[in-house]
Amino acid sequence: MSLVFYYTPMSTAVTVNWALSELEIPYEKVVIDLKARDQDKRGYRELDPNGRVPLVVHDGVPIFESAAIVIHLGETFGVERGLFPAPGLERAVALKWLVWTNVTFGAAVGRFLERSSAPPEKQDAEATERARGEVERLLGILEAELAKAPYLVAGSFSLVDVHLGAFVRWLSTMGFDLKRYPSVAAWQTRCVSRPGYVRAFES
Ligand SMILES: N[C@@H](CCC(=O)N[C@@H](CS)C(=O)NCC(=O)O)C(=O)O
Repeated sequence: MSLVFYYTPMSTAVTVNWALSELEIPYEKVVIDLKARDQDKRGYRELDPNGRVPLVVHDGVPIFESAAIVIHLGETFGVERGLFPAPGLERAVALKWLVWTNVTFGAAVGRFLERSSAPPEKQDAEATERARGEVERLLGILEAELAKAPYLVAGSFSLVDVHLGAFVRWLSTMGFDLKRYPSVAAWQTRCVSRPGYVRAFES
């Protein structure tokens, strides 16, 4: 088995970095310097025509999009390790939250970032507040879910918590106060206390 992971710290690739650490499978890590535009180099574009991270190449097959990568890793390596549900309704719940992370939550965070980091002449305070409100509404949905169970799928930790957890952690760098969402904050603390997280980012 060969697995190559193209990674940039402080990017969407952190979710895959964390997932691989939880799975404890062997892989080769290649750091992509986005500032130096490594993603535009021909060899990289041949693997990922989007020119983005994360990317994994598994047995020669390139897979881009963080949610697709986490789903693939979960299905292939996670079930036997108790980190991803087997096919069935729990798998459906996992897919629901993984897709929600990118399509609904991540997109809303992206819209907020675009608004809040616009140059002064393009700032629109009302639109920025609307975008912030949408992220807060979605955090409210997550809060309600995590008030019912400690983790997102069948009450036990899985790669779904890794993926959504990594996106939610990103918010604390944007001025969102997670203490307003106590169940989300407690879930984050549980997730980042895991050896898998520590191995991925703090060792
Ligand atoms: N939807 C993609 C988003 C990936 C993405 O936007 N990655 C950014 C880093 S956070 C990137 O590689 N940017 C490089 C560029 O735009 O040139 C995913 O979830 O994997």
